[in-house]
Amino acid sequence: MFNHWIKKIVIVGTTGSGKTSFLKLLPGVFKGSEVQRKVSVEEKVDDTFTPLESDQFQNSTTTIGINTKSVLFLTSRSNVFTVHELRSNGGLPYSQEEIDSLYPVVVFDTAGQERFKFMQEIGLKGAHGVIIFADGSNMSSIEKVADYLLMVQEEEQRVGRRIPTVVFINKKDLESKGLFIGKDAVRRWLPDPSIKLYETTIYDFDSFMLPLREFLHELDGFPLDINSFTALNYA
Ligand SMILES: Nc1nc2c(ncn2[C@@H]2O[C@H](COP(=O)(O)OP(=O)(O)OP(=O)(O)O)[C@@H](O)[C@H]2O)c(=O)[nH]1
Ligand SMILES: [Mg+2]
Repeated sequence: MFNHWIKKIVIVGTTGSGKTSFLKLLPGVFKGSEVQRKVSVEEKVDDTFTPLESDQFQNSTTTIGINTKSVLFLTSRSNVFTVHELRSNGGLPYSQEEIDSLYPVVVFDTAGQERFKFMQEIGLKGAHGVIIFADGSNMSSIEKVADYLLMVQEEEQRVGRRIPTVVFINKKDLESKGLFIGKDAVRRWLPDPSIKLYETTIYDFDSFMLPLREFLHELDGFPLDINSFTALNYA
């Protein structure tokens, strides 16, 4: 089932930037391919992430495929933005009178390791929007943002339309430890000064909500009107 009113959102970014951690925070059924992360001394620095505590690496997983989740973002009549599980058999989280507009999406979280670059390219195909994750505590992760922007540009040329793209500089919680490279510094590394940058952390889910709202609003065909959605959903 991939209805035309469901948008495909793709997350790319270096390994350890927090893509899967973010996907897991969203409500709904996590469909994925995670394995235990293994430390290898020979591994290139940019092929892994910098664990802050020794057990952080041991307990960490890495993606070896593409994880997905189907979610429904919505704004209420009182202009509150929330996220819910998207069920294929309908069933809205609020009554029709309470809902203003809807953003049904499938989020694709790709494997960030260098050796899986082909999977990011596959994942990006047909994307309606892209979120680039960077580990804000890791300069080599930030440097890669420009490469991902190029990958998106190639897909834009292939499909002949613009693909709204945002950058999440993740791990903002590390700012208090002096380890976080903020968005002003990151901007200097990017070829396009107009690209939208946001600072996020998985320890504060709200840090994702305003960025997501602004991002989803940019996608063609969004937001859906509640009446058209229910008509489609129950047709
Ligand atoms: N301090 C901090 N750690 C984070 C944050 N987000 C993720 N992490 C940690 O970073 C590690 C890697 O997170 P993942 O979500 O697996 O990273 P990923 O981008 O999916 O990595 P790949 O699947 O290998 O591409 C985990 O140990 C997380 O706990 C954050 O906002 N702050
Ligand atoms: Mg992952």
